[in-house]
Amino acid sequence: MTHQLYSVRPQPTPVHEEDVGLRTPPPFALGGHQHQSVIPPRVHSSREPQDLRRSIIDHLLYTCGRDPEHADLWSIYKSLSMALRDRLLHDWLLTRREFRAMGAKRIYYLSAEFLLGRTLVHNLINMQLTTAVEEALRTFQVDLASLIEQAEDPGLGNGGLGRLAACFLDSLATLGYAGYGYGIRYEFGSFEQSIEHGWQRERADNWLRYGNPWEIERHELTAVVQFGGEVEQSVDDQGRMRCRWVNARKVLGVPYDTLIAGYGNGVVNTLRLWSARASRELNLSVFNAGDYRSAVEDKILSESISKVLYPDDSSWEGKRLRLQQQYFFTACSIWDIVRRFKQYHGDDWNLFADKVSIQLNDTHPSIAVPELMRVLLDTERLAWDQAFAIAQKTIAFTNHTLLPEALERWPIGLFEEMLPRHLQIIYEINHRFLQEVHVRFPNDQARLQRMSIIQEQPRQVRMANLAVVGSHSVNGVSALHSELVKHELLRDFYEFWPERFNNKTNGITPRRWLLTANPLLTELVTQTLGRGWETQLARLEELAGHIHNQSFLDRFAKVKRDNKAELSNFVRSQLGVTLPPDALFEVHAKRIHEYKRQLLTLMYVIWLYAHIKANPNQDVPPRAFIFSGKAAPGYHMAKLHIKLIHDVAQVVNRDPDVRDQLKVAFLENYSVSLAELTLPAADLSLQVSLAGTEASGTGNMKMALNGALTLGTYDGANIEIREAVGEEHFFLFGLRTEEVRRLQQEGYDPNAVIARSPNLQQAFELLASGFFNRDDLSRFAPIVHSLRTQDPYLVCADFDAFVEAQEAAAARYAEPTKWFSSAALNVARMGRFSSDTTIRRYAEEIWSAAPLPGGRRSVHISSTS
Ligand code: 26Q
Repeated sequence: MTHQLYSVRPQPTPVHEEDVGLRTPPPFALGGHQHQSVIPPRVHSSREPQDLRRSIIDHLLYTCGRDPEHADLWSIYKSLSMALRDRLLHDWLLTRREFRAMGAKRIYYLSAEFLLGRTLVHNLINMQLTTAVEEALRTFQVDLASLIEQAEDPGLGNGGLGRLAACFLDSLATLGYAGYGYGIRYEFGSFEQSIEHGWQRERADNWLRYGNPWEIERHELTAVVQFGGEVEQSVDDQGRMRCRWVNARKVLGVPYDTLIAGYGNGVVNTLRLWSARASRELNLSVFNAGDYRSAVEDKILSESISKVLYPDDSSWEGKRLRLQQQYFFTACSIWDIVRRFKQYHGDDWNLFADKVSIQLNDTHPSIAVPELMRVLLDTERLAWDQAFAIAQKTIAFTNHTLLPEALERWPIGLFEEMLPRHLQIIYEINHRFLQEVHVRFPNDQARLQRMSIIQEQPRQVRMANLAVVGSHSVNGVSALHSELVKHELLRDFYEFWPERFNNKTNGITPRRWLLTANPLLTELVTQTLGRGWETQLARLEELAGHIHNQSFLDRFAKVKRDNKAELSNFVRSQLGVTLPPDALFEVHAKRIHEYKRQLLTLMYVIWLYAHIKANPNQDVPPRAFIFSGKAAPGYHMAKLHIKLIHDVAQVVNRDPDVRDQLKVAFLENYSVSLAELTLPAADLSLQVSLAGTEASGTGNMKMALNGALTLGTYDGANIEIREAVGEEHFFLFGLRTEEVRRLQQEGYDPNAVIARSPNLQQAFELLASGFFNRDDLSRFAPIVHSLRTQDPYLVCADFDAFVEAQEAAAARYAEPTKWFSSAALNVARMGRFSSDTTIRRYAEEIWSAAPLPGGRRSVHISSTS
């Protein structure tokens, strides 16, 4: 049985050790139930400051090879992280055993992105070890804050979708579900954005440069993934058709685990990220013949697969390497999932869907459908109907986009060449599916064409159709978005399988977005409500009883002011611009995209600037506009928007006429850590996407939870936020989805809108005159031209309403008591947007999964150590 670990690999062709350069480890064997005997020594699990101190010293010497008396900050950071990791591993071990003992259903969240943010501070909070560690660190005369700053922020995601995955992992662990994240260990995460002369510049994000103490490499669980080759068909001894995928190139997937701690419940889950390695490091005969470059070619090609995160494209572009990435991590994950299932349940396939749920985070991992089919058919030799029933019952799909141009479609030729067996399986799935459609809707050729997984002219695989056909659940991420998915984006599918469609409004984890990001507000809430609200966010509602209490409001206002002062100091140090802490802080922070309409905010800034200059004695509250966000490197219009923000900022910030009345700042390199600094300082959260374009938004929830009011459109989760806080505490403006559709159908003419609006004319005059860009008068011509001729996201149509909403916000801000009671009410009403609630709904309505009893581990650390 020495090959036990590899014997469950789904690859039809055996992998030879010499091919992959691996040695099969001996099977792991624990003696029956004598688990206690292999519990690690107490010093590695203890929460006492002196034991933590001992562990840090040990790691300094034995892991880092440093003299503990002369250690640098990085080594102390690394040793502290390792000391905490030891404790996490201990809890992780016990968590595994409890899940195993209860036969827990495993939830697998497959995502091309996980945007975790800094690990140390978050783990300290979830492990509730901050005070003990502060104490342990006294010996070293360093403060915790400077250690926290040591590490880079792992940016393995672009924005909302990746951050949502991270919030979900936190909630899965906090609620006690057996949840696993699966993704890619990109060597380079989201590019580092810097601003040069107002333009975005991109640099590779080498986040692993100094090592990553949080991850654990697991060579023993290396997966083998195939690409290319052909399919050989034969008939087996029972007369059944068999397919073998042969002559394929092999790439290895080495897993790296990051431990995910629940909040104060002793549960630790796994995020497993795959790194691509060559199956053959060096072709020795080619090397010996003198062709050094070719000798390492395979290594370079293979390892490029997990090299870099693709930027969130503004429009869909079929990039070969992107498909390789998607298949790579999906195949590794499915292999691991099947391996784990077989370890516990052998080949009792009827149990599979009861023990396994796979959630697809958008279509990026939707190749999971044919991959799971391939494993079940070709490796496990199940019959088609049984295999498809299992796949469908196991897999569920979440859609995150409404822009049709962002839907993934892959050229058939690419599939044929790279994944020939999968294309066969997709054809077969499609064939059977279209027969069903034909029976229900005879003589409806157009419908068949729309619903087909295969698009004709050009011939492409439609990944969204594949994901819907292969899943038992399809969900959108806000109430509005889910309705639009049903009635617009996937309408034919909704008519066909209405029961499959559901809504799961996004949520955010309060542990990251309140406890970590905003310790001052956390403290105030705890003083007011006592403890426990961190995992029962609905309890924030109790704050509503305090919003007329002046002393509470004063403390609340002071928290906001302190957070604003902190951001203001940061901005001064970065940009040399002073944002007066008394100003109304308006924050527009998210990816730069035309549909998100940073341009609408900016046109307003231009208008306001002109207005202040023309009315110098008007008594309006000072305003600070804070933008932050990255543009995809190939998205020229978005990059021009960044330049315009900077050119406007430069003129406005230097103009003595407006003095402190108006300031504009752009914070470069938006990331989870920058969000943690920026969002708690927001007074007004700008959520101004064109109605019907933003699937949900989660920055809107983060700012409201931190005591900002929202100025927003009737879009995504804004609608639910407004419903929760009450309409008088939310500044709504702009067209609704139906109005947008009508206008677009009737023919929208931005010029006519401009002609009717003196406000717009003022803003345009200043912009088009080159007032902000005297060095290059034609620089912003593409923006002006686009706004005047197409205005695809209806900036002009919504402008006057935006101005009016801004006036209302400014007027409210001038009355502090009113403002702060609205702001506090926003906090009180955000309970329902905890990702704990969202995850509970996924678990109950999609996964049918149960958590550990009481949501915590029953064996507690102290009783085993
Ligand atoms: C696709 C193909 C090639 C390269 C990149 C991509 C790609 C990558 C990332 C396409 C889309 C994304 C990310 C999308 C995203 O973040 N969507 C957001 O998801 C959030 C969580 O549900 C929502 O709150 C946001 O409204 C939605 O925009």
